[in-house]
Amino acid sequence: MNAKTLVPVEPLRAESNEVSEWLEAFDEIVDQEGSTRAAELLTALSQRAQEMGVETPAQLHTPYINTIPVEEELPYPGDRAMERRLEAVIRWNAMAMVHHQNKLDAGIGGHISTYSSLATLLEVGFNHFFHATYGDQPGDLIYFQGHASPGVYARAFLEGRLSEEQLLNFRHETRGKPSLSSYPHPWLMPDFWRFPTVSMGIGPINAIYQARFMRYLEHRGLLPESPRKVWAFVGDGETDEVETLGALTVASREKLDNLIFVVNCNLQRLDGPVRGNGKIINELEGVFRGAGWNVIKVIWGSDWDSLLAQDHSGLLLKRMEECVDGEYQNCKAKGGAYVRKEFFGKYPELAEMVSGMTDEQLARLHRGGHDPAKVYNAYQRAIEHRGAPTVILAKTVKGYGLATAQARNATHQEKKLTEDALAAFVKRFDIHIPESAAKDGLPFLPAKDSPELAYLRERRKELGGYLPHRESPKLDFIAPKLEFFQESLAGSRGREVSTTMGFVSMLRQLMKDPKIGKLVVPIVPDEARTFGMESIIRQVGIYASQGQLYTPHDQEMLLYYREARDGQILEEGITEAGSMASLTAAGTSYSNYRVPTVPFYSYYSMFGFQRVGDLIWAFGDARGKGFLMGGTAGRTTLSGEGLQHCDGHTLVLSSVYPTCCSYDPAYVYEIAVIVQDGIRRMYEKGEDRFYYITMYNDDYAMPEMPQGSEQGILRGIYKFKPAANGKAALQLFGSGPILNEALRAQSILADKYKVAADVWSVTSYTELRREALEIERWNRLHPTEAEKKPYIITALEGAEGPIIAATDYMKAVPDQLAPWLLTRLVSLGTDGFGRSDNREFLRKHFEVNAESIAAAGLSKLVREGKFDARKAQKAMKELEIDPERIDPARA
Ligand SMILES: Cc1ncc(C[n+]2csc(CCOP(=O)(O)OP(=O)(O)O)c2C)c(N)n1
Ligand SMILES: [Mg+2]
Repeated sequence: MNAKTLVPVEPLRAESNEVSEWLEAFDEIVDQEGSTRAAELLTALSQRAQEMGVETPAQLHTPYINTIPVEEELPYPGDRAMERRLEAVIRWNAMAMVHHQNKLDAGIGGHISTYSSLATLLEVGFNHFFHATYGDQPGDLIYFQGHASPGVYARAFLEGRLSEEQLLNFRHETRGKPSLSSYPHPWLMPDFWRFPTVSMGIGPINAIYQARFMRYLEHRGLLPESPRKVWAFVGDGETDEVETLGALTVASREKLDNLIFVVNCNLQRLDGPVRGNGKIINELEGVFRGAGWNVIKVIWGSDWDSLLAQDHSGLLLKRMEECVDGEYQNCKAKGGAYVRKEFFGKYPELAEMVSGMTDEQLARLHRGGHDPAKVYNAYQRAIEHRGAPTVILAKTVKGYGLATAQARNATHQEKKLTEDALAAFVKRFDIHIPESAAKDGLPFLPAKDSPELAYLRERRKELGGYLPHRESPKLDFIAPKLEFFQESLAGSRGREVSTTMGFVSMLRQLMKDPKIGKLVVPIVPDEARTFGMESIIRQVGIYASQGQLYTPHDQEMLLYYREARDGQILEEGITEAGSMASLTAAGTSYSNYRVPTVPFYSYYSMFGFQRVGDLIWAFGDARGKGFLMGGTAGRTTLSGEGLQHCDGHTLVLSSVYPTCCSYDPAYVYEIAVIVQDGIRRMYEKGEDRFYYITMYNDDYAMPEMPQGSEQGILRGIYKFKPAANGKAALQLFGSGPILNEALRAQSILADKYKVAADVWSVTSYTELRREALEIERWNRLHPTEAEKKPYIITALEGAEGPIIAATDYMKAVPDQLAPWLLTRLVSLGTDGFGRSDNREFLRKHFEVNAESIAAAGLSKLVREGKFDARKAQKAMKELEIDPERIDPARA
């Protein structure tokens, strides 16, 4: 019987002659006219039923058997015996490196069981599918399950790309010896790993947007079309992360047939079964099919074929359908006798079916993901499939072949094997390895001229070389000079504009640059209008893979909603995670495609670091470049929006990302200086860093750039306006629009209280702190040398008196400089939940308005004996400050 015609309709069949007649007729059509014709008939029937108002259940599931029927399988093209031997050695080495290290250094960690379930899925790919190059282009992009890294290292060891020393220093990265990182981290192994994946869910969503970005580059003519694929190996437990499944429809909507997910369905995660009481493969089939993906299930190995062929009654399929994953796990954990009794034994007919098989044979009955022939066929279908992405749901066994750990709940945590278990491993996989290496569980490298290694090399040569491999190409990139942004540097000549508007003009101008304009990738999550980017939409269009299939209602207008196949803007809709994944693809394109695109991701700052912080962490790890533009920034500048929207803390969050340079500019020329230098450092000099820049929607006149302020802007501080009346007794720091409050405070202090103050623009407390820490470390490590001074100290030389630092962010932001400014520093910031009101009242509430700054200055001078306390008290009243009101941090 054709496996495809087996459907679980036994009860119906028994009940009604009519049903069995229909089924027989259908079987005949499949047999005589083929499955395509049968499918057409079914579709026609279903359509007719719908037309007549007959409710039919949505069909998202197929029977619990392989999608590809045996008779449609292609023969395996490789040398199976050779590949089996190779895979066995790789399995051994993957296990040995973890085992060895944990014997040496108990608790250092690593994983054995995940790769053991994944080995065949990867090996078939390495031997037959994963291209390292396509002509002069880099090849397939592969997202590996992060904690299966030992297997990837073990293969690279056989390929001669990693040394034994490296294997033996797995997870010993700080000893000055060649070593290997725990998981895929391009930051730590920049020539090897391309994609950080080990934070569950990050790999899958990034893979989807990677495949989409590849199309974007092709459609825009920045990349030649190639059959290159994005492969993502995903854990079945990992699919519980919202990021894993949350963007599936992007892939189907965009018809990403360059994308293949392989879900390693070993039915287990860390603690236990993924769906003990159900079936993860069924669940995922429904989700992916419902989302429009091509689904290929690889459930059973070839040794099940003959059993299924004997299943005329459909009883075996019924047993397969009713058995839950917890029970399937038992079958692999408890051995052949158990399988006979509990799985087949449930129905005498099935027990009879396997009566000629030994317990050992029953124990060994393969799951599809461990059968190279089944896996090969699935992969082949996947790469040939057109018009939709493919998911392969491959059933495997966690801890496959580890006698005492296979399919056990605790197998994920298995780190080392006993001597007996090592011996059993060698026997189980028939590994030809010297006795001493086998006994000690040490890595084993076959002779260079062994047939196995020759085969491995030959296969990889055929596929264009080795991978994973990450490139750090020399970028032929000339950043525009600062003068290019002349318009932004010149000020607004009294016109009131926001820094956001200023940035949008810069972006528009940048995209007109004949050399790098086309490399700019603006990304927005349904917020372009908020930032006034309509003109950019008109200028370069929104990327739409199908073009614009309708006439937009506003086409008559100058700034209409323009979509185009070669559109430049990535308008992502309301998905900050998806936008971040696009930024990641664009910001690493210099390495993955040798196309150094420069992304500018503009978003509602509140929904950035706190919402997709882990994706940003991975972006840093991936050596991502580009600009995160935090729009509607500030706790008091975004009026009316309140607690959920008013961002007064992202600059604290962004400060923890090692490669993120955070800036909080007040004026458009500051943004111009930061962006120009950013492009130069990232793309011309090749530095692996990215930028977080706040943008505010407060309109005010933008001054012209003061002469010689560039260095200060970039390093984090410069004097913006010295005291007019004599030498300053007080220093006022301001950032973002709060700089204007500091300037107003300067006037209040001078006019009303005869206190002279200098005003400084602090563009980056984080950069100032980093530099100071670096200098301090150097001083600490060089006690015999003359002490160096951090920039914050030299910049403030001669500037006397207390410092009042006011920001639209939390006090923790200026407090970053406390170690160097000591008791001089008083931080005013917006700690506490936001409120809805206008700027004037919000700034009063959070005590960052000019009056609060002035009062704080006077109060601090009192403490230093430089101002009369009663006068300061009176000033508070005059400045409408209620000293007894509740602390806004707690309000
Ligand atoms: C976001 C996140 N949460 C938790 C972990 C810790 N963790 C590492 S592996 C793992 C289990 C993975 O199960 P599965 O995805 O099924 O992979 P398998 O090892 O079974 O192939 C967990 C919870 C992680 N790496 N990332
Ligand atoms: Mg799993």
